Amino acid sequence: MRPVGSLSPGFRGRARTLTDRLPPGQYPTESFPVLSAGPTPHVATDGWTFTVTTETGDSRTWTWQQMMDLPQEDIVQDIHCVTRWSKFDTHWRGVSLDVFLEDVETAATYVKATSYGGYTTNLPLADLRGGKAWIVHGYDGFALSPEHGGPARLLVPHLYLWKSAKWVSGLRLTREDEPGFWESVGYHNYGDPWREQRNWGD
Ligand SMILES: Nc1nc2c(c(=O)[nH]1)N[C@H]1C(S)=C(S)[C@@H](COP(=O)(O)O)O[C@H]1N2
Ligand SMILES: [Mo]
Repeated sequence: MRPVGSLSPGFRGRARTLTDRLPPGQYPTESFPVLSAGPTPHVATDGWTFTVTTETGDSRTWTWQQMMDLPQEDIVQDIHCVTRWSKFDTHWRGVSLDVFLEDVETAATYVKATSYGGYTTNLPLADLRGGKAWIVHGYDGFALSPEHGGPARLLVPHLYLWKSAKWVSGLRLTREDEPGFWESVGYHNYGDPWREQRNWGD
């Protein structure tokens, strides 16, 4: 198996191979397929907002400019779609969810992510914290294209990509877990690619 990256002289560990990075049942692809359940909503950045609402109804909203004024990160991650393609080392730019959630007081443990166009997906709040999830607006050095979720999408690369809501409009923090769009029609509630959690019951 071809090692990924180069090894420095004196490297003692085992080379990290493509198969180490490929979850079960996946194949690597160089292309970037578009998977959308409906038409692409065209959302202008000057009308764009991102709102976090807690279980008590408190909310905080960021405009596009306010989001762009937050600390930005360049993110390199492997992504995995439940339709079995994986893409290594995708480059994104955006803001950590830790930044948005920093001052939010909540006892909620679940989140429903909402999108312009009506898509939703649910996940545990803990999965959005700890440097594991972002609101991204850049891809490969350019503004994120509308078909891939621009102007901004959620990126949660440790879960199957359906959890990474495109055209994200907000997060609703809840005490009870409620299935989102795909979860309510049979996709797994959590969606860990390494445990191959594709469908309910996996
Ligand atoms: N708003 C919204 N987000 C979405 C979807 C969607 O249909 N609508 N599809 C999901 C699914 S099933 C996948 S695999 C990824 C696909 O992202 P891509 O089109 O950028 O590859 O987006 C996810 N986020
Ligand atoms: Mo998907």
